[in-house]
Amino acid sequence: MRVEQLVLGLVAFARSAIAAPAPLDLVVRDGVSADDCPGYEASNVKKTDSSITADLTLAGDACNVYSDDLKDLKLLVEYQSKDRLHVKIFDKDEQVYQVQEELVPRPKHGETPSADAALEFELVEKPFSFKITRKENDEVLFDTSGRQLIFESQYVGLRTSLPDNPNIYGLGEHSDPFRLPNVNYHRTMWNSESPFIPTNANLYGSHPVYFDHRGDKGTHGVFLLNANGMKIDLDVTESGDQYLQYNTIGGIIDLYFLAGKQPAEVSKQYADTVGYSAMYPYWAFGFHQCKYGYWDVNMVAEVVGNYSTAGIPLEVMWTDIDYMDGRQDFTTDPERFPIGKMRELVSTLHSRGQRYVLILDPGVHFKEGYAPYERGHEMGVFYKNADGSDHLGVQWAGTVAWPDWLAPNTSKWWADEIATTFSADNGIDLDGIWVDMNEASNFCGDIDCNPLDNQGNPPKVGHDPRPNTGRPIPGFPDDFQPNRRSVTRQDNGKYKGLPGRDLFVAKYDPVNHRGNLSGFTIWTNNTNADGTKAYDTHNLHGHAMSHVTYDAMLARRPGLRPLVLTRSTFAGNGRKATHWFGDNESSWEHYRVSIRQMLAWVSMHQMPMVGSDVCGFNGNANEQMCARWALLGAFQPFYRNHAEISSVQQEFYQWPLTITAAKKAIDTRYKLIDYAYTALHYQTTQGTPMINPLFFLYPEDSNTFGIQHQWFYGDALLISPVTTDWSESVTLYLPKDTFYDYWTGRRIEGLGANVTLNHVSWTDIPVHIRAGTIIPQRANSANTTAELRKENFVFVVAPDVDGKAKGRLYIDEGEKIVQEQTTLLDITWDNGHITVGGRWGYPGLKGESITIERFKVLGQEEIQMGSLGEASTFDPATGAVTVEGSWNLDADFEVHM
Ligand code: MIG
Repeated sequence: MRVEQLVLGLVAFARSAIAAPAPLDLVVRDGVSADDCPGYEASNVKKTDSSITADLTLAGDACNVYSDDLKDLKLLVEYQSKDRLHVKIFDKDEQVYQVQEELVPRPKHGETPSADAALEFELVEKPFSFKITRKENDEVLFDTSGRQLIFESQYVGLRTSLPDNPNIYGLGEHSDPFRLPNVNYHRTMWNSESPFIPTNANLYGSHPVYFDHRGDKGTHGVFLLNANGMKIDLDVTESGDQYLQYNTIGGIIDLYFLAGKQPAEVSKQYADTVGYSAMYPYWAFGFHQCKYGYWDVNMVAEVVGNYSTAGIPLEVMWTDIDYMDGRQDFTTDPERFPIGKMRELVSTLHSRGQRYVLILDPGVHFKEGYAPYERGHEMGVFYKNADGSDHLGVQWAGTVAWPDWLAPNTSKWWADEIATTFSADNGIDLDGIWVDMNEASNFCGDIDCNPLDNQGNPPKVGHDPRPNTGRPIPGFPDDFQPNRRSVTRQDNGKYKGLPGRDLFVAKYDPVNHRGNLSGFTIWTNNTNADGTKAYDTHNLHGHAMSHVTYDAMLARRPGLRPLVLTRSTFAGNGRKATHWFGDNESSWEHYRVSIRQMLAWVSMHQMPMVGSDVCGFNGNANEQMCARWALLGAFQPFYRNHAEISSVQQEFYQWPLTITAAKKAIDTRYKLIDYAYTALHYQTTQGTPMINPLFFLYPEDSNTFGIQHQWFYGDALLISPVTTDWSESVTLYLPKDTFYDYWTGRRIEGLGANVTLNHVSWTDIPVHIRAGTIIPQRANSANTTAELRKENFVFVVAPDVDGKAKGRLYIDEGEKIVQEQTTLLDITWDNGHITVGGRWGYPGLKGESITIERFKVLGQEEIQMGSLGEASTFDPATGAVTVEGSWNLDADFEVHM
């Protein structure tokens, strides 16, 4: 089958999966149901000041509903900090797989006396259950007494009751509503290639963390550190009781309860648990352009040139798999992307202050004479079959071997290949790396597929963007039959995974929209170098690859913050990588989906530098939608226009409306980069999100809980795009608070009600400033972020009803990991007085500005004109007072209006 046909088939398959009924999880083995399971009994309970341990014993005959009940378990409860409670239930022999510390380092047990903790753990010994309560208001956050714990060799089930109509968020990656449905709703976690990002389906990443928001009773988070395939159910029982139920096909129960009680405090506590996001270079906030199907280096250069000609700033140019020779990693096509021309392209980009990023795939062409494969083979980096041969699959290059990212030599091999291919001296001097297909996606769709039958999808030579059917690959036997059904290596031991399991099929079906567990991915019977099994570690594949790539980039560009964009992720991925939301569609619906995905990822999954393919990936974009999307994307952290090979060209210069919208969008975004960069700095150091869902700032206003098409960019700018298809009006919610129209400066009182704006042109996006904030901006935008740094600052002050406002500004050099000279300012406004103070240190490099040239104070209609100083002017049309001057950002100062 040709790869395009295959992919189209997959799309049809993915779409049909949307409507598939939820499986019955009750009746399975010969009439046995989960209700017949005996549960456990706790004994030998021991308590210290900050911990509880107990033994759990199966409390009756095994039900073996989906596999074999484990008889002896252990319970460990740790009051790790005032706000974090850890509950772990694991097998007594400690064979069951636990996520490797090197992949997800565990937070420290701070041994907080339980009396000082915000949460309380209560144990019921028989039948075993537990309850977590917020002490301050006796709110029960988690209670497992509604259903017996089931802990089997290939199934672990745990249910908690929830209040009626709960506000549950997170549990990515999905394209479903931001506030999750809570009846008959299922979240599968099994990382998969997911064309068109179907709803109700497992997508590319797994983040088993949810936020539960209960208005004035507080917000808390629950993180299950389990990487196994799973399905999480949100549903009600027959008698109407609301619950959330975890169903995993392995691993242990490893729960972290995060007390909040403000939503952003949960974000911080989650960062404390899985790690803080990497900080990104200043330039990463620039505008990025990519497309699959830029079929030669001239075309890439042309796109860059077209942006200049159109007067639309382009910061980062990307090239997809087109650049490779026959789609092989670490090669360049000698005719279409000859290395000499590539080097010219990159040095030209760099001389213009622009950047370049390239893609890599995990599948390594299994081909004699292909040096990266041969070196990897030599170094033992690939998955092996039981007979010692390479375990094969199919990806773009054709038949491929799969790197085992946990093997001892893999990091070195990968870093060396990157260092050589992307050498500044004689290779492609790139600035960032994009790792794709790392779920991993395997074109060999099921375990009966012979990877040698499928020769991948190398492009035709010349100016024809259509892929051909591939070239033959000499040197391998036709009758190659990999070892299918057995475990590839038996390697028991602590946390390696229970022996004797069926590593292809779990009787509990987590409902993977790509079929069975090994469907379109690396077979789950593979044994990792450390003895763990792909059955258990599948969801960590992209996570591991992206982290190895981060380390490789750091080695390649010592001291500089890597930009690694990965498709597949797991909880904690943000420490070293970031994510785009994969293969969406050029549709209004996916324009909207991009908002809700961003909301969850930034504020809840601690992956701030995210965004969707702007103007959509699959299908054809059109002028109006792409204009709207150019504006929408400008207020999301990662801003990249990207499209599929067969889509129409959708660069912003393609259509008049899109040109106008993009110019406005980029102009505004760039003026605000320091503001966004400051917000990212805070997220990466303190965990407070740089994108705020409305309920984060108005946690007691229940109207905000379900809002998924508006957001705060930083904590001051409320973005309310038109979200209805082909519409020029938007109904937006304004909380009960004072706002200012960002574009006109005019004050609007929010009434805690919807407001409809009509005649929002295709090149407009409503933005409001929340009162009480100060926004540092640059006076002018620029063609590149390097140029932008030469512009002076303007501080926009948006006073609240009491005449007060505050803001902050972080400045550093922009690219180094270790910053020796940084400035971190608190800016306050109090009825006519501005105070700027904090930590001073960043001197401004040659040519850069650290000067404020203007303060603009909104909402000053009541001002006594006579009281204004000489440098101040009042604009009756907007109600703003402007104070001009020149203040250097190198020491504390005050300004009086
Ligand atoms: O199967 O490299 O999500 O962004 O353009 C498609 C080609 C493989 C999928 C990525 C997409 C990228 C494309 N890749």
